[in-house]
Amino acid sequence: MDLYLVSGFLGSGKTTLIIRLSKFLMEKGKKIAVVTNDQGKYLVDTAFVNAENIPAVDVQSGCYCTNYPDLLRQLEYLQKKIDPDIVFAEAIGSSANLSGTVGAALLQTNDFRAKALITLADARLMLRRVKGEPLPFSENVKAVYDSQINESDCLIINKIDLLTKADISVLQQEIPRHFSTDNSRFISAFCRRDLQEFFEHLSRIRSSALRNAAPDPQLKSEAFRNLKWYEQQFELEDPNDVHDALLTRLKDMLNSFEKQAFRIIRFKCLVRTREQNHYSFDISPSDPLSWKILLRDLHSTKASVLINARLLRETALR
Ligand SMILES: Nc1nc2c(ncn2[C@@H]2O[C@H](COP(=O)(O)OP(=O)(O)OP(=O)(O)O)[C@@H](O)[C@H]2O)c(=O)[nH]1
Ligand SMILES: [Mg+2]
Repeated sequence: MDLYLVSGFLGSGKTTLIIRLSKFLMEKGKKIAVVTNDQGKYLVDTAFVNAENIPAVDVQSGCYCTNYPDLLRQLEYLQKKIDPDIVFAEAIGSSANLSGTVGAALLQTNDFRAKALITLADARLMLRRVKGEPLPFSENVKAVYDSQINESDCLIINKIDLLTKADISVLQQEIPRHFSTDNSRFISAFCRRDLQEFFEHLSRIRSSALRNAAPDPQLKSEAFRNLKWYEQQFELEDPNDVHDALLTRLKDMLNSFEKQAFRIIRFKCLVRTREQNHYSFDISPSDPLSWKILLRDLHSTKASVLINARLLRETALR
């Protein structure tokens, strides 16, 4: 059983990539399982992976970096129950210092092979980072963002479908100037062609960064102190269509965040309809329209909604 740890900042595309890659490899006859690392009562990632018929278990007591025994227990469970060829373990988006905390322990076990720590980064956010433009979070959080990249075996710049060729060139030039990683890949998790090439690259990684790192207890302690968790689970029912009621509910939610001076750092939502169709989307301040466009197709008389969000008080940025 080969284990890939997948880290990356909130919303960088970890779950999307893991699902796409898992389905792609399953079609090729591989046995795959996933460990998710959501936090809170309503586990959107776990629900979403399960909805795609990929075997998934979760570690929900916090980041792997402080919950190694839980991660190990789940890996042992998967091995016994499913005996997968490959396991992808998604780390929580605020994880830091995985190599220094769980890396050494993972490498010591003989039960499976810890292959690599890969880190995803949203191409648009990375562009802002290397251009020195303002980021939507504090300096402490920026240190965690940077450390996730610097500790990885392979940096995946994801969502390149959203950038121009010129912007991609800027990233290619600038990333080596800002980060110590010497192994990076540019992909869109939405593109199948990229996945083939990407997985071949991944499976060739020989010497894992998990091996060398030391823990850094300072890094994360302050960074996420000001983040508030926001969770909701609700059902909507309407004999005609729940579409408008859902839009209104979400808009009201966003208005109330604004009134309370909360900035959205990550807002993920999973809607399941009576017909068992599911819609997963995030609401992003940098892309205020896309979720409404996606929901144009959602029509049903009943829907169940899961929301898992992280909010930052604007005052915490000053
Ligand atoms: N355009 C584009 N969007 C993407 C791509 N990959 C992921 N997304 C979108 O980015 C959003 C976040 O994706 P997720 O896979 O949930 O990100 P994550 O890193 O698992 O998020 P957290 O678990 O909350 O940290 C979703 O709306 C995805 O549809 C990509 O390659 N291109
Ligand atoms: Mg995720």
